[in-house]
Amino acid sequence: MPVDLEFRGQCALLTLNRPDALNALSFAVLNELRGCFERVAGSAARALIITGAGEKAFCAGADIKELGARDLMAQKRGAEFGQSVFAMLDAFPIASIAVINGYAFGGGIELALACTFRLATPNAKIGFPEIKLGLIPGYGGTQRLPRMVGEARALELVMTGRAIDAGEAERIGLVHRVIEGDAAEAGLAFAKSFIGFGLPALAIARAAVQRALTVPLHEGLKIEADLSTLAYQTQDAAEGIAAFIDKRPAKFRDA
Ligand code: CO8
Repeated sequence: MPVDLEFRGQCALLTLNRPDALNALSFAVLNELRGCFERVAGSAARALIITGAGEKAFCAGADIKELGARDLMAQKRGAEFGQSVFAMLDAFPIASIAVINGYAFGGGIELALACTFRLATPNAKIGFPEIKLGLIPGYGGTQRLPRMVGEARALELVMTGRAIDAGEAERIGLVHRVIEGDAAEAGLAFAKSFIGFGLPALAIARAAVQRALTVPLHEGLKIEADLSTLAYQTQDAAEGIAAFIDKRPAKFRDA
């Protein structure tokens, strides 16, 4: 299968599995991804980890061999399809973690940008080479990248096609941290830093932060007041506060 999905403990682990094509995103792979995301959303998993099979690549982008000789409407439908699959991650009830274990180019880094968190192995190479093909990113890159690293850096990466290494990606805020060792294990270890918290509070926190860059500050502060009041009304909040006062670990029940 070009995409493997397994469940390990409380996490779902998805592996792009076309190492001979550096895990490139054919339209068949995008379809598989959509099905896997639906399965994960309907499961009890508390985090989704995405990585690439093999030693070389997380994902080398859209399958270039499928991109030639298509009419403009087919091209537009293709971009919208890829965008819609990656947008499923935004609407996901749980957080997603991309572990970038090698090349992450074009659609590959766009998939990672749609995840909640990005980790990178020291051999990661990240870039938007579309300009070298006479193209621009089409799976969300021009919109998500500047929100993460700012307009100046996004323009440089998209307009020069320059690839950056893991260290630079961490410095500019494109990845959260550089990790050592096995990619899947590192993703699972990172997931442990949050999966014990209540899912309602995690989802509300993510929604509040995601709204920050879409509205003016005074609107954002209203959203925060509403969402923090919503979190306050959960049973998990009552438990968390009681546990602090009783000097015991909280037992969150996702309620
Ligand atoms: N698509 C298809 N096949 C690929 C891709 C790809 N993106 N990348 C690599 N492969 C294949 C190669 O063709 C090769 O196959 P074969 O052995 O059959 O010739 C195999 O993977 C190994 O690749 P290389 O021999 O090239 O490996 P190297 O280590 O020499 O180089 C690179 C690795 C630098 C990653 C190189 O493969 C490369 O530059 N790949 C292309 C990267 C790229 O340009 N990505 C962007 C694609 S465009 C995109 O993602 C736009 C998204 C939105 C489009 C919207 C459309 C609807």
